[in-house]
Amino acid sequence: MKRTGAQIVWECLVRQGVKTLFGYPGGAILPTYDAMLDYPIHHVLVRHEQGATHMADGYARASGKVGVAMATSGPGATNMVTGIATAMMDSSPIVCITGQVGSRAIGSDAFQETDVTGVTLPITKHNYLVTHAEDVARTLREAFYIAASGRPGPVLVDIAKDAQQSSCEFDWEAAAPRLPGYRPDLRALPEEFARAVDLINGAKRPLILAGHGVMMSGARQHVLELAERAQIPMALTLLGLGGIPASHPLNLGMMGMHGEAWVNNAIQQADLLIACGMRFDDRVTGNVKTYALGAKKIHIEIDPSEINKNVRVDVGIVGDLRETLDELLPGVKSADHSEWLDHINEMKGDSAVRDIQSLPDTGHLYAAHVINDLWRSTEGKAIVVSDVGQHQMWEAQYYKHNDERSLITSGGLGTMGFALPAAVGAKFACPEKEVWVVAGDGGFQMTMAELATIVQENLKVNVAIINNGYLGMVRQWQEFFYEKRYAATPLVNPDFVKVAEAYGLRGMQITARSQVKAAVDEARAHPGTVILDFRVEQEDSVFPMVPAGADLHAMIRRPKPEFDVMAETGADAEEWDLGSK
Ligand SMILES: Cc1cc2nc3c(=O)[nH]c(=O)nc-3n(C[C@H](O)[C@H](O)[C@H](O)COP(=O)(O)OP(=O)(O)OC[C@H]3O[C@@H](n4cnc5c(N)ncnc54)[C@H](O)[C@@H]3O)c2cc1C
Ligand SMILES: Cc1ncc(C[n+]2csc(CCOP(=O)(O)OP(=O)(O)O)c2C)c(N)n1
Repeated sequence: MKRTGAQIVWECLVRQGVKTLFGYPGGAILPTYDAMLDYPIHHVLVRHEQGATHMADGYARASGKVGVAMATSGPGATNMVTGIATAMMDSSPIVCITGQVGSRAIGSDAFQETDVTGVTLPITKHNYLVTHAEDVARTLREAFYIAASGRPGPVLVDIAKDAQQSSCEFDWEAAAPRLPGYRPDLRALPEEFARAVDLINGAKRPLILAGHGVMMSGARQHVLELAERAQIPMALTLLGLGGIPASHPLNLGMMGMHGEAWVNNAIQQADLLIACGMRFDDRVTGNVKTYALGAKKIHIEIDPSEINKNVRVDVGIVGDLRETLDELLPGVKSADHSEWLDHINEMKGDSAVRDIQSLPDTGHLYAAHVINDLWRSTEGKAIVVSDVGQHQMWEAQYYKHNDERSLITSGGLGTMGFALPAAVGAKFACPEKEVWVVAGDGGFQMTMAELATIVQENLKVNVAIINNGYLGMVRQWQEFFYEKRYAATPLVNPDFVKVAEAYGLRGMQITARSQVKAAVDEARAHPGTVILDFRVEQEDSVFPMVPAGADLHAMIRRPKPEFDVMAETGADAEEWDLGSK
């Protein structure tokens, strides 16, 4: 059957199972928008194309399916850049479709022309420029396949206006992807499996490092089986939270720069690390020269370029985590590591004393209290989409995620402004779920225009603004490392209650700890979106903190009430005789 390139776009999207797409129109993509009206796909009109990409990303992370965003050429396409880079860094599968000027005008600096395939080359898993209607179907099928297979990531398809307007035969079957050079299904050699099994069975102080790949591969049960059978504790990355239930007794919590002290110390003291679908980001390792020196390391990872990239490992197994564990598990023996587990438990005791939740209500409102009450009110069952900064770390520490895909946040790029639009995408992916945004007063203002999208789409996505009157995370760095010289971090904010009301939404301001739970409950009961402005302690800091580039065990800890800030100097590591290794 004959179709225009524009119609073929929609024929393909419908066949790919796309129900919702996020976009913003303009001249070069108008033929495609015109054809849209004849197809059963819901288009969400965003307020900025960055919002469309974050929505597609949020949709992908909440559902595990490919999210789709659309924009026009030039400024529309360049507005997508931050969202595409965000998805790339966190391996999120999205397809971005952009209009391009007519194929004969390409290269002439035509109106709204930007070489968007050039611009996005380093931040996409792959991208295409399509100049003929005949290539639209094959390209889109390839784009979806590449985005979702192997290590997921963003793919951009730039379609010239005349390719949208001209007609050709549409044959879905004939357009099946044929990509002989693309190998998303690499497998490790049998010797590697045997070496890994030997290391696991011989370890005395083993630790699993569970990352985002656990969720992406659907390997939760496999990782749990490994942990339970061999009694191996698990540490999670930020993006791995929820992949393993927080309530599991072997789950120690988050590792890294703002990970728990006992987790980082356990990593430094382990004799075996089993890294599962995580990429040893610098926020996770600290100084790689002193990272887990006493540990053998196994890295199970779908992308071969990640193995030995940041941390040298003893066994690198390339492959899908679930399939790899399927092959490994039969060789893994039951084990008893109670001495090791008891030791970690002792380290936990010290942290409990320093936990802000243990302090009596002094009348001050701390962000940690807000997150803790949000967790209690929602019984840990909400999808929380956090922005970037201090609140993001407190969310990771105090909201206990038991469910997969229940924390959505920008980890690798650390994109302020991500949360509100990503939450819109998550709500479309999981309309039955309660969705909360946790954002700082800085990041919220970067994309708050998407409140209008929320209103237009009649969505309920509650927003908790952790309002400390600062670009808090940067202020914290200035406090610790720049002698409290607060350059460009104090914020003068609008009245967020009035902002909510201007959009026809409900707004609430909360200033005391005693008001938090009632406010959260009220927001949950309200039929529409509510914006809660939590006026928290202005100069609070996230603890522990591994200063950038410092040794993982050299954490700045929350001061005990009677002491000054103290840095852990690695005395624990010496006690465990790591100095000689
Ligand atoms: C302010 C701030 C502070 C931060 N502090 C911390 C911190 O304290 N601790 C922390 O952990 N993070 C922290 N982060 C996040 C950090 O920057 C990284 O984003 C995060 O550590 C990455 O986690 P990951 O490696 O699990 O996920 P990704 O970066 O998503 O990597 C996942 C890996 O899994 C692989 N994979 C994908 N699919 C499969 C599969 N099917 N099978 C096998 N492998 C697969 C991928 O190839 C990839 O290598 C912070 C971020 C910000 C913005
Ligand atoms: C787009 C973008 N610009 C700048 C930064 C650098 N940055 C990281 S955290 C942060 C402060 C965030 O402040 P706020 O949103 O108020 O959250 P808080 O840290 O106070 O919780 C900044 C500026 C960033 N991550 N993203």
